[in-house]
Amino acid sequence: MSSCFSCFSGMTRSQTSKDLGKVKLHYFNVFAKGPAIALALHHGNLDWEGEFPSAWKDMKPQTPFGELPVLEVPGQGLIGQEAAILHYLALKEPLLAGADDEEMVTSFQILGAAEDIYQKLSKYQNTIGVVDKCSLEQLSAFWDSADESKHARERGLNAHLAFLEKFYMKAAQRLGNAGKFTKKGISIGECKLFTVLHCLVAPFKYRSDRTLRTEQRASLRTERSDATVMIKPTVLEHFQGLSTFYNRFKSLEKTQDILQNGGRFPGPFKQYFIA
Ligand SMILES: N[C@@H](CCC(=O)N[C@@H](CS)C(=O)NCC(=O)O)C(=O)O
Repeated sequence: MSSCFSCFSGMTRSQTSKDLGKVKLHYFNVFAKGPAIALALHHGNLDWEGEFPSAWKDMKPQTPFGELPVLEVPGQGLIGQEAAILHYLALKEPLLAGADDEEMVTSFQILGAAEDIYQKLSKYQNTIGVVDKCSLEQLSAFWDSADESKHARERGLNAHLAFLEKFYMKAAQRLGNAGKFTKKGISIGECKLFTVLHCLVAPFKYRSDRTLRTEQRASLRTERSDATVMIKPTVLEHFQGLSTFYNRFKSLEKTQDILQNGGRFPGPFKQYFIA
């Protein structure tokens, strides 16, 4: 990480991605808040590299918010916050912004909606670091509730997905059922939405079995350490539009490179959310 930790000078709207130089994305080797940015950098054909922190404790106080992801831009400094980094990239690289204002606001909105799901996953779902964060009732309510009239705070995953499905259907009226929210299909919102959907999907039925013994958990985690699979494979079965989007975006060569190799990171991201 460069020594320019606190400065953030001279950013102009007229600068394009081509003027950015080689940017560096700092993030942990887990499939959580870094992959959407890696996808945007890769799909946007930007000059970038990824780095896993080698001494996070030392690095933490030098980052803008004591957290990763952080994007290091030569001559500019460090940008923290996943959403800020993604919006910055869309500002610099038209490929990531959508073709017009309508596509741009669609992209920004699905980015926010995907983050809402991420926040709930963070609150309720086991991760490789923390398990049993809430009661089984709360966990089931998160996964199963489809009631769109509930307060946003209590809305379940299926209600979140239903709103996104409606967005997809609106885009499909313009673009056909092509698995895209925007003409190019690689906007920052689509990078973020794919990332969150990928955290949800897996060939293993999600389980909230609190009696699962530690060694069973450990072996399940090993089985699921492949970042191409996540928690609940059937989660999109009632959302044909989102399913089409997910499968199309996943099949892209650059997406596959991120999933399998980490793109320009030294290796792939490991599964973070677990059953
Ligand atoms: N609001 C931040 C949250 C970032 C965040 O939660 N980062 C976590 C990893 S996903 C982190 O840096 N954890 C290490 C720590 O807090 O020391 C964003 O959206 O980028």
